[in-house]
Amino acid sequence: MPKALITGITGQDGSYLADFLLQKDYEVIGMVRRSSTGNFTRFKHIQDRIQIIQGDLIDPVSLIHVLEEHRPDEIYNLAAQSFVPTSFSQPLLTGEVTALGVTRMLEAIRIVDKTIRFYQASSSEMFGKVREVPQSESTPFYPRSPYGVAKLYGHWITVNYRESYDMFAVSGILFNHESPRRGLEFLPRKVSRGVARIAAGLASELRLGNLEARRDWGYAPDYVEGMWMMLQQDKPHDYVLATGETHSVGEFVRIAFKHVNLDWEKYVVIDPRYYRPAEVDLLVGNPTKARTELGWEPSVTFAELVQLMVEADLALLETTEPSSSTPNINW
Ligand code: NAP
Ligand code: G4F
Repeated sequence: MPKALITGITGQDGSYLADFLLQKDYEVIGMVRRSSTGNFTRFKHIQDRIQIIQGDLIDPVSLIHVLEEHRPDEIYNLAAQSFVPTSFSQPLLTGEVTALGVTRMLEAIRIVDKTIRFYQASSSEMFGKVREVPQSESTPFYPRSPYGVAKLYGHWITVNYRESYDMFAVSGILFNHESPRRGLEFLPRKVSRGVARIAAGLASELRLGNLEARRDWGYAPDYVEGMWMMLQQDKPHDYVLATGETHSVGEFVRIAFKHVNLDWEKYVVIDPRYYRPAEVDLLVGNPTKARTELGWEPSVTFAELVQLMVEADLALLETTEPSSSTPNINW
């Protein structure tokens, strides 16, 4: 039975990857950082089938202990400070976790067992102010946020350890991928939840920032399968995972409101608080290498994605107390 270690298992992708690896008969170890509350809701349905251990990307000793004790065959490094606006307000923390955290894990692998296969969760945010349309593995990078800069460091240190130490280390350059398990602060979930709350009579407006930005949005479960595919290859290579389509934030909003028969213009309020110091205006990926070498294909269209997220939030509202909604944080 192969053994996989997932960092970031409490996050969106970590929970889907755990689902996927269990189906493939992996032994799954999930690394979580210590917190006073313990937020395990995303993998509650499989909690008896995975082993949860403590470790933090900020603490290199914790990583060495984890690897010595559990000796995984594969590591999926999904942990990060992953929210772009927070990277502007907490740039140093973002650098510590999202950039240097990658080196800490790579060093731990080099010290404990160089044959462990390593996946690094890189991001289309590295393309930033894009130099080419669509973006592929060979497109030059131009990050536009401390998050994008940190991910670029993580990408290049992964390439560097592969080339310097002959390690099986790959970087997956993933474009935006969403699901009902997405964090509430990210645009697609903020919209799907906001629309569901308005449709249920629990809210009267949705405050958003830049509706013109364009993203290449796919469905998260498809993307975790691509991560696994990358680690099953004979040789380590980096891959872009994307749908190849781009849509604006405004299109996302319109489809979401239309799904519940509401006119978005009556509810959406533009709030400059949600504009970013520097924006990524246009992302659209070229997934040809992943398609031809891995056989990877996205399975959910853009409209299907928007609709399934709204449906999931409508269903969630029916099973949760309105009073149990999260506090009003200005994300
Ligand atoms: P997410 O939901 O924000 O999850 C991030 C995970 O990292 C959480 O489990 C979090 O734990 C953990 N974490 C944060 N700081 C940590 C630390 N110091 N030590 C250990 N764990 C820590 O992110 P996601 O959407 O699943 O994305 C997974 C990865 O892919 C991230 O690296 C993200 O940057 C990258 N990525 C995502 C996308 C996308 O569209 N989703 C696209 C490209 C790349 P807590 O629960 O304790 O906070
Ligand atoms: O959903 P977002 O916050 O995602 P963003 O910044 O594209 O980053 C996500 O995808 C990256 C991959 O490209 C990941 F690496 C990263 O970890 C994260 O998962 O924002 C999408 C767009 C932005 O252009 C933003 O300006 O939506 C725009 N937007 C407009 N109003 C908003 C809002 N974003 C948020 N979060 N909240 C708003 O009210």
